[in-house]
Amino acid sequence: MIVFITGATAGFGAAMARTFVQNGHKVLISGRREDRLQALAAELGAAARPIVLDVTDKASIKGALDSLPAEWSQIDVLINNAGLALGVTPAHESSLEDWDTMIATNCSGLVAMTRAILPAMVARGSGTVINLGSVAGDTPYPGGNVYGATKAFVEQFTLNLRADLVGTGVRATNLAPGLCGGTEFSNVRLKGNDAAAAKVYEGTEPLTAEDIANTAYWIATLPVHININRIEMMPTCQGYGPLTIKRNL
Ligand code: NDP
Ligand code: 8X3
Repeated sequence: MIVFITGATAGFGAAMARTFVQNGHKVLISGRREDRLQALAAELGAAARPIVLDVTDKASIKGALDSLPAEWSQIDVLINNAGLALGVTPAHESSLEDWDTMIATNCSGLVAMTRAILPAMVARGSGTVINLGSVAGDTPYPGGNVYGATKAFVEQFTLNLRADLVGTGVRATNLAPGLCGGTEFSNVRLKGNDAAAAKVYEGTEPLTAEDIANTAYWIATLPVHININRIEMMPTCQGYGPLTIKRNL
């Protein structure tokens, strides 16, 4: 299989690239940081092809796909993994610029990648799209505001893809993890405050990027008559909180 992974310069995406290659597949690894892509490509060898690509830039997506040589152009699996959270402040104190960046990356970027690659899958009658959602797309929490809303979009877009793709042979899955450590997610969210990012995982045994990669691999390699619509996964140490009630006592 040829697997196109967005956001392969870190975290889940890099782990997924390693998992697919270790299992004999070829990966198109993409992201904005070229040095990271080159390092991963050097590690993975001929089974990996680096592509500098910003999912918020439609010209960048088109250029990357147009420049694929024939032997890399039949994409069997698209993993829309690139994404980010910015900030943990309440809505009324959050940065509109951060909100725009999350929407541009997590929603518009994911949609643009899907629209660019889906027609060829449908024409061939096979393919799998795996979108990275989040527990935040279903469960609101303080400071989640626009991040959670973008992941709710991912969930609903994926289910609507399912509605459109029935009968085409193309599959779509929303893979929605909870607390996952060992990636740059919290460092990005907390704007480089690495001490605060480390505290997010203090005293927990979070999911790992390898857990997510193994799940994506399982989804992509199931017999073709099976479509996993959505998976929500959490570390065992995470659960649901109560609804909040502000009492005037
Ligand atoms: P990381 O921050 O470790 O990795 C994010 C990746 O996204 C990087 O490779 C980054 O690459 C890429 N990226 C960000 N913006 C863009 C862009 N505009 N264009 C292309 N690539 C971009 O995060 P994780 O691996 O933890 O998260 C991956 C996905 O999983 C995200 O969608 C996240 O929301 C989701 N998720 C994460 C969870 C967690 O707890 N870690 C839990 C649930 C979901 P570069 O900067 O080089 O472009
Ligand atoms: C990342 C998981 O719980 O920090 O999507 O929102 S969480």
